[in-house]
Amino acid sequence: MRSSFIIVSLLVFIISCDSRKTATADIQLATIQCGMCKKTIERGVSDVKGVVKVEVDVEKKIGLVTYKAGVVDLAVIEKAISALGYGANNTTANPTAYETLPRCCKIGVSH
Ligand SMILES: [Cu+2]
Repeated sequence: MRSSFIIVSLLVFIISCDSRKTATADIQLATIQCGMCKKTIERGVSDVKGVVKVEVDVEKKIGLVTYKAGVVDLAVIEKAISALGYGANNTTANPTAYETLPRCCKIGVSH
């Protein structure tokens, strides 16, 4: 009796830990141009449910995202970035969102 109780509580513990487990991923942000892009993406991605932390490196064109693996996955995060007007890994930017970006955030505009 007692041992089955221990096993069940152990299982519950393991499962609850698992859903809180965080994953970290580098996302290629090939189309970002400036500090404003960084702000837009960091703000937008941190609003995605399950995202713990997001840091964008403009120079390297990379976003380092920490997220709860049981709550959100990379595809959802890439879609959120696309909806902001930027490409993320192999997900291309939503063209409508891209059009609304400030001039300095568009590709090929010299600074
Ligand atoms: Cu920009």
